[in-house]
Amino acid sequence: MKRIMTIQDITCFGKCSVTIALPVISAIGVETAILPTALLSAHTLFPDNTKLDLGEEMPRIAGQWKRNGISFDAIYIGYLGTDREIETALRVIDQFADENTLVITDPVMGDHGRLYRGFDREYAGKCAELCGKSDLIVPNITEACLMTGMEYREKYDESYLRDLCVGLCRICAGTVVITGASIEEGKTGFYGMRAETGETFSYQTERLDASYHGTGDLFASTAAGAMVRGIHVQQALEIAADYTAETIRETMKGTENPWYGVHFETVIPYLIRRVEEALRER
Ligand code: PXL
Repeated sequence: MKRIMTIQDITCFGKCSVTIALPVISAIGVETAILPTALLSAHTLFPDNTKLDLGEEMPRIAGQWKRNGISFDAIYIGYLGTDREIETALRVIDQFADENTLVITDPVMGDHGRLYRGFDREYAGKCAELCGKSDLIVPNITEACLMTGMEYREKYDESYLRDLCVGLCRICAGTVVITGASIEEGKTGFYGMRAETGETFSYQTERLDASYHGTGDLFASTAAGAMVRGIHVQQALEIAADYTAETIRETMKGTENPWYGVHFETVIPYLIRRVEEALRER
């Protein structure tokens, strides 16, 4: 069985990070090991939260895995939180990644033009270092702007996304993908570029009139799992975009607080169907 190591926090309430990565990647048929960065009572969009930093424990956990000969097909990095945890993630990549290991980074630090609570601009520079060691990065527009120094815009056209991608390709030599990117009226999806060729690609689905927390984590977890199963990057990203859209559609039927996250659980059968179809087509 293929195995992913994911480096991100454990948030006890408010679906995000490992409470999304574990069930979603498992549903795709891939084992997930967690290297937790911190233990939080709730994510930082809640008015307050408790936090226990696990930064000291991380190298001890990774060291025990290394001593026991444990290896990984991919390393998927999400919300880290501090410079020290970025340093640890950089070392873990050096320890565990060889030319066959897929390194996927979601440089989680903000959205809607603003940094999440607890982050500063220096963190964005450090995150760029991590993206430099990755094969695939999946920032949203805010995170892409923070790392490239480009201006954040609510209204933009395709050339703005292309320029952002060019900037990101100076940071990451693999594939860069901007999430929540809209190039058609009433639609949203992703816009990407392969650094080696400068070739761009995109995918658009219906834009749903709702914003829930954790959808970036859902997109990244799905893409990571699907790619590790051997599904081509573009198709893996399309499955991730469609699954995320389906979970939003499902969640919109209810009236729950958007901080609580999306009802991804009841849409897991759809995800499994899409992954199986893609595997049959290969
Ligand atoms: O969904 C990203 C995320 C993950 N983990 C924590 C967060 C956030 C975004 O706010 O606060 C703790």
